Amino acid sequence: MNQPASLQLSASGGTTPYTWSATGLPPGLSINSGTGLISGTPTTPNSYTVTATVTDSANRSSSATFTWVVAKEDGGTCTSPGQKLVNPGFESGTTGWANATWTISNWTGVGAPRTGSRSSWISGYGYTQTETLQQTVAIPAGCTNSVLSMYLKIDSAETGSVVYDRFTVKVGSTTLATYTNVNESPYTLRSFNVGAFAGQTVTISFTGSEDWSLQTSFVLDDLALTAGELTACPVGTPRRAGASRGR
Ligand SMILES: [Ca+2]
Ligand SMILES: [Ca+2]
Repeated sequence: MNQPASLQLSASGGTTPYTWSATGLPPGLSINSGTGLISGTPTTPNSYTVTATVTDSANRSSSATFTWVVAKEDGGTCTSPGQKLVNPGFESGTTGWANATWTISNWTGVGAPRTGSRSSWISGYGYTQTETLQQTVAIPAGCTNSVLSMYLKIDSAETGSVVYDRFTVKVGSTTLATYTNVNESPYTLRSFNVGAFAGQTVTISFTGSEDWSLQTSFVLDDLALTAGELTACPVGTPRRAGASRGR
């Protein structure tokens, strides 16, 4: 990004002159409706889905969709890549975590850790309560491909398909996922792209909420928030847009 970019679209088989348009272009780029030349200086790293449409003088049109990745040159602008959570596997007890007193311990049984000697066992009481584990973390600027990951185990005494007990993963006020007693599983890797929060300090929260009976346990271990960015390798090569003959 911050380097001029251009792409010449072409068409054949229609009746000239052609009129060009495009949607989904990366910010900073525009298309010349008369020539089909996309040009400009992209400003925002991301992966974009672009649809280009050509219309010929007989009002017949054809579209082509391709992916345009705007990456940063030479290692990019992710100001501080890498893992950002403090104590992500809970081996240092409650260090770095808020509201952690009753969730992080050297549990055995249902709440036993996936690795090491400690985990975070949220809910599992079998009566009405809500329990939240959280950590505030800065996601460095420019790290538009940052991933929050965790291993989550769900064990429930509930049966059937009715939801009674819930577990919500949030970044600030944004809900990334909700799991319930219906989603019982052994430790399973769950991951979310939180790159949209690059440049912000946010609170990651995990909230368990149970109804009045039959426990559901939500057990966390081996979390990570890995700040990164899109690589410079394009994931799609622009295809030529071709005008089709009318039927
Ligand atoms: Ca652990
Ligand atoms: Ca329950």
